[in-house]
Amino acid sequence: MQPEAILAQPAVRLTEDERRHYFEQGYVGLEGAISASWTERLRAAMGELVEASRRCTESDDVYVLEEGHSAARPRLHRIYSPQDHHPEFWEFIRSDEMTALAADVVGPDVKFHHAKLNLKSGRGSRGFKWHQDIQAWPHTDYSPVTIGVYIDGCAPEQGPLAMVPGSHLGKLYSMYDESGSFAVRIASDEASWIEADMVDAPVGPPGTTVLLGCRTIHGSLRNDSDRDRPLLLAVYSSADSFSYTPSPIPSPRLGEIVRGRPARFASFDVRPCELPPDWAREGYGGPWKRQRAAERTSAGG
Ligand SMILES: O=C(O)CCC(=O)C(=O)O
Repeated sequence: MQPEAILAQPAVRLTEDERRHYFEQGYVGLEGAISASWTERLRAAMGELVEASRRCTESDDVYVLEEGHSAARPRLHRIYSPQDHHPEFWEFIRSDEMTALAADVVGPDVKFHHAKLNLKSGRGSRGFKWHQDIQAWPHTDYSPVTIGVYIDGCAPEQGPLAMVPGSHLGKLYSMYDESGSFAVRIASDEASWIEADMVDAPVGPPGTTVLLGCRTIHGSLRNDSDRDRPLLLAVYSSADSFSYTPSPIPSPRLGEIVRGRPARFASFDVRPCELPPDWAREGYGGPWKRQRAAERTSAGG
């Protein structure tokens, strides 16, 4: 669905100012938007998944381990597809609390694409270099939104999501490095125009939420605090927007309509999108692995 048609519908959860901010700047931060009853349920479910990670000795399809991870002291970068590993996450992702937020920026009919839980363990976690998301999972239009929920809240020193306001209106950058590997980052000479004072990184108490458009340049710094920074990231689109490449993060839930009705026509935005590798053949491996490999290549290693 295109922005004009979305904006013609009355807002469900967002104020008109919040909605305008999303469409003009490519994101909006909402302090404490998710209720305490949900953040408590998510924290308990996350605790069970973290507990199960104690038996992992290396990263796999579910857990991306942080350096120093052990059975005694779990340290995680990410849990892939938490909705497929704990029912509470799917319950939440399809709840009115989340889908009403999505509906305000993608339209009344909402489709699920994928989700991940970035725990970003305290001390030593890597950050994310500047990138745009849509090149990893192109759709027939640019309606997809990632809704990020800080389950425990987030302080500035914890490496919050950081956005470049208005960058969704600019070009899509290549996510490939010079060796032809999909590096999930904008080459540093191409990103050199981004200054620290242009960037916005909303933070706040548990339940603080960021709605991030799929073209918006974003990244994040290391978590320099002692505390983990769990951020649940769930991706939705308009029901009439279709992904046309395999998902880097597959799930049996991909394509489920979580609000409203399925589409009878597809929506198209003709602005071109770079294609990712064939994830079904190549596998994804996660942004850290890909960004680190690109660093080694550009250092000649
Ligand atoms: O978790 C973070 O700090 C950043 C996540 C991100 O940029 C992504 O998953 O695309």
